[in-house]
Amino acid sequence: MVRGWLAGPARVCVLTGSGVSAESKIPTFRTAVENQLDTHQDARALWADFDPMKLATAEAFAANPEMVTRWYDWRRVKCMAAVPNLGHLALAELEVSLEARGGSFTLLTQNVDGLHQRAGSRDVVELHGSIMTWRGVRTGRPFELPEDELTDFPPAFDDGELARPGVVWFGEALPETALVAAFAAIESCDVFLSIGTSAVVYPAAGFADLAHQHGARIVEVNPEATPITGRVDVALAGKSGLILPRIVG
Ligand code: BJW
Repeated sequence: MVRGWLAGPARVCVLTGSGVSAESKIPTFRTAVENQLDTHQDARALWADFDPMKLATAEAFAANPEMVTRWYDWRRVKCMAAVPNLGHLALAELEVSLEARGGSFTLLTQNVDGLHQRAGSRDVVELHGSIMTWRGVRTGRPFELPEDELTDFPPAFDDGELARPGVVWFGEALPETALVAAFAAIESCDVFLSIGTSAVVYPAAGFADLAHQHGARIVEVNPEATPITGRVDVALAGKSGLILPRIVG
């Protein structure tokens, strides 16, 4: 059924979350700290009392910029070493085939890892920014990152201004351009796919319902149930790296 909805000149809008990168061995957002503590024993003392919800805030950065930037740099290096999986590749393929058929495709991602772009997706809307670009906390100027780990925590410019990851923390506004692109795609799509997201972080958590209100069919791909599972047209329970190649190919 879903394959049929994606056929022809369909207008498709996709929302991805960290589950789509799980098969690339990047921990999902809510398991990121536990996983890190398992694999990075030195970090245990630093991060043991924190959960990702508390680390991803401007307040945490202000209170402990060393700890927060160490966590983000550890994740940045892990993302650089990761390889896109079959789920990322299937979405890149869907973009090409829909455009060839006169349809449209917009990929909205909450992920900051850059794996969709590395898989070949061309039109990626990064709702929560990128972990690969850092900026000055005061001026917003770009901070030049090394290819491997940072050595100073928190990193700073020569004049002392601190640098922070270019991600969107809780309580911060999403980029205006990303929101405009997102709402345009959501309000005009025929099919909306929600893939690998727990659907608890707003505004993205409200996108499936908004697409439904505008007449789209809603499909969810996730091994676990989420708050939207009971309302979607089709819930495909499983890993995106297994399911996406089947519904796209
Ligand atoms: C698999 C799988 C496999 C496993 N295959 N699946 C309305 C109501 C209530 C609260 C709010 C509201 N509107 C705003 C808020 C506040 C807040 C919010 O939503 N809070 C909630 C917690 C309640 N939102 C915000 O603050 C946002 N800002 C905002 O609204 O600003 C308004 C404003 C306007 C003007 C001025 C100022 C402000 C900002 C949200 C930013 C979120 N940022 C983060 C951190 C990014 C950087 C980083 O990575 O560290 O983004 S939080 C975190 O959650 C991260 C993720 O992108 C995001 C979503 O998580 P995701 O991707 O869903 O991951 P998980 O781990 O939760 O789930 C993984 C899923 O994958 C699971 O379901 C698994 O089952 C599944 N999975 N393996 C497929 N192989």
